[in-house]
Amino acid sequence: MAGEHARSLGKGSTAPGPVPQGLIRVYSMRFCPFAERTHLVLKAKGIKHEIININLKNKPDWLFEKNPFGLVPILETSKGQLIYESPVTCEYLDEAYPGKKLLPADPYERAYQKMLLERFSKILAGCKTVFYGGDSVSMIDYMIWPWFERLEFFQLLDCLQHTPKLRQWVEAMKKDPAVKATMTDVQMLKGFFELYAKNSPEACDYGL
Ligand SMILES: N[C@@H](CCC(=O)N[C@@H](CS)C(=O)NCC(=O)O)C(=O)O
Repeated sequence: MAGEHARSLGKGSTAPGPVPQGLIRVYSMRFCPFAERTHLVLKAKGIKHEIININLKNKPDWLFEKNPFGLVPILETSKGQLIYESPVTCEYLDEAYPGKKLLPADPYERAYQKMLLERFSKILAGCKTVFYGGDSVSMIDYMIWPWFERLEFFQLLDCLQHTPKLRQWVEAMKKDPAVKATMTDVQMLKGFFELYAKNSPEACDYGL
């Protein structure tokens, strides 16, 4: 039932039991860019976790008890705490777990990354460093990466032709271990989207 490649839980399924001590659970969907943000942070910080995939075309009723919006990603702790909205899940993981901090310690720098995220679609040109938060990868890079990973699928790779800085960023991101660990093959994305567009309940399990 749990695991990155497990089939999704849908209507009529039983809600998973309590989260075992020492683990955090993420309710996810294999092709969701918002959930990918959470997975990037889990990988980047090396956090032990379990994954429950959700069938978003045939949602279990209990999903709304975990998140009133009925969306993924959602985190659940062994204390039964629930955290949803992808930027909130990522910030929680960064603060609650030791290891590399992805958000800057300086309050202004933190605020700046959050403002960048708000402006996400308009920030492409304004970066003076390799990564958006400086010379090494940080939270803002992980927050925007899932959409760049999908450029090829949307046949938008040409956008990078005239933006050398952005191209440099994409190349640098592709070398990051968390990014490598969460990349989805373009053919898989195509297969998923074809079924998703037809409202198929098999979409979320494409390729399993
Ligand atoms: N603002 C939310 C958006 C999450 C979201 O839209 N997730 C999609 C999957 S990619 C979802 O759960 N869709 C189900 C639905 O729209 O009913 C976040 O950042 O977590």
